[in-house]
Amino acid sequence: MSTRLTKNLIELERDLVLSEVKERLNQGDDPMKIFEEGKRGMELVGEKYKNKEYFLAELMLSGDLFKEIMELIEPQLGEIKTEGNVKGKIILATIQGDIHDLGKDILATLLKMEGFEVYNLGVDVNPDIIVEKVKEIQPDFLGFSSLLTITFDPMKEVIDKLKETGIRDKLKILVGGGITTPLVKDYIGADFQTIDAMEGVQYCLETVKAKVTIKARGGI
Ligand code: B12
Repeated sequence: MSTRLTKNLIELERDLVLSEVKERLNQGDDPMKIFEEGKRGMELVGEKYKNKEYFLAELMLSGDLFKEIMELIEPQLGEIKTEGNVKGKIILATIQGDIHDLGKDILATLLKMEGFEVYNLGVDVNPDIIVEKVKEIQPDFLGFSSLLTITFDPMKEVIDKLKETGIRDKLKILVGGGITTPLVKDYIGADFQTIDAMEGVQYCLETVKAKVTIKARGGI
């Protein structure tokens, strides 16, 4: 995908990017399409950083710009479902050492739109706090957003602790974020991995639906 929006984002042309987003939203363009083009731009900024063409300053500028795009897009994505219609509870966190939150926050919005109750613990979250929150909230899902390799061990630590306390099997655990792969899922002991927030939402919806079907058939 190579669009004007993606190109202008990579070049950090803030005014051009924001005016295009506003114009396209006014014309009724699909906000998720705009989002995907922005996400692609962020991947390419990441490549430039890796190749030492860009430095931390550019990463920061791109992050701020993407946030501004999201602020324009989010109100157009749809209605946040209100209480009384809760499909399930999910805790989201970016674990200790990692402060990336753009992907986690879009996932939180999409889940709320589908009627999930979202407990967004934020970034740089201590593993023990996550374990405590799982005990307290007893969610159906726990979602880790991971953008740094150094997060794999602390995420595994959380899951190991949940196993030790016997509550691991009471919830499904998802992991996502640009650097994650199925191998990461296996290593940390999660149930599902994706680099696409919509796939994560779909997984949660299908899991909840399967649970309801089992209950209706007289199962657990
Ligand atoms: C923007 C950015 C930053 C910003 C973050 C701003 C913010 N508020 O989040 C800032 C400047 C803070 C930053 C800092 C750093 N960054 Co940085 N950053 C990026 C960049 C360019 C984009 C990330 C992003 O937001 N993408 C857009 C979002 C929407 O995509 P996403 O997160 O993948 O989320 C989507 C899906 O994955 C999914 N998803 C995400 N989470 C979850 C969770 C679940 C449960 C599910 C189901 C789905 C899901 O949903 C989203 C929508 O589809 C990436 C490059 C890349 N390829 O990702 C590097 C990148 C992640 N950063 C990197 C690095 C090295 C750093 C620094 C260490 C740099 C430094 N020297 O200080 C610091 C680390 C700071 C820290 N302690 O966390 C590396 C990581 C390498 C590695 N393997 O560990 C990357 C990959 C760049 C690179 N190629 O080298 N960064």
